[in-house]
Amino acid sequence: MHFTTSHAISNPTAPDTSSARHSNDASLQQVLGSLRQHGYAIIENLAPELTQQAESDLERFFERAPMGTGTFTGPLTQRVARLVARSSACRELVTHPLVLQVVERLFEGECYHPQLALTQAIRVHPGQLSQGLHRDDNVFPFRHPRPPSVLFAMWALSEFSENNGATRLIPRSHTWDDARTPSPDASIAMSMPKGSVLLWEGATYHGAGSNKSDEARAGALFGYNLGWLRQYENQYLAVPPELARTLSPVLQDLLGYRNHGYLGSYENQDARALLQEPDLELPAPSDLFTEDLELRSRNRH
Ligand SMILES: O=C(O)CCC(=O)C(=O)O
Ligand SMILES: [Fe+2]
Repeated sequence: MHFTTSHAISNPTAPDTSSARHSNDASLQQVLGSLRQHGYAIIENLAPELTQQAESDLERFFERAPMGTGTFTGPLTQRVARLVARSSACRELVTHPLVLQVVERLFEGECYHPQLALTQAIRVHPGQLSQGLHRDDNVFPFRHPRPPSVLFAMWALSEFSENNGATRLIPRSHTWDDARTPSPDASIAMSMPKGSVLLWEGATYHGAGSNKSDEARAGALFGYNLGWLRQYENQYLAVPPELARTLSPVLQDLLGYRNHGYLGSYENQDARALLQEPDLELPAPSDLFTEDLELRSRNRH
């Protein structure tokens, strides 16, 4: 009690991250509550074995992955994409049941089912300066504030600390309008042990921190977006049908091998027909338009 009080007095602006930080037995409600209120949530030690495995799956790609070419991608930062095709551990991380439940609940009423937006493993090397604070959902021409359209999940493949370039983020900035500009001073480091996951809503201002340590900071980043938005990473090229056919139905759907109402249909059918029957040709058209009308009438705002 004494500590809490004196800390609050001596440092009145110190952000309290405690209510957004959870242990690995956190409930769906608790995680959703943090995301809605603070714009982010950390779940510590959620998948230590899988992240360990992902790190070793990705090692051979990081051995030859080039650094970024601009200030956003970072001249001392490596990125490896197509993680669903490249790592079986990433296939499990991307479909982690808790994260998928969070995505589904967060997008409830805004789409029928989510899609995988992007997969990217990121190694921030020593000396890399901080990335500019940004909103990931600004790839879409939305006005803010608005209902969630994107969720990002950063799995810690190494420890994340203030010193080694942990993602920095401005709590509650998902509620800001577009006129408000983010100041780096308002951002806090999302420190977490290896094996943890940091979730942020697409409108929350964030960016990689600067790495002042002598070791690389590594994370596997998975984005999810509303099922009717275009995916950031072209998942049909990243994971072509021959490979998608071998994956779990949950993952096939996430990749986009499932139509969203009329969107993404194939041969006038539910797109899943392509995976079940690759030689499908000229079948009778299905009524795919109905679902779209339903969503629209539910969302008149
Ligand atoms: O690496 C990080 O911590 C964040 C990266 C990021 O936000 C991005 O590349 O969009
Ligand atoms: Fe980002």
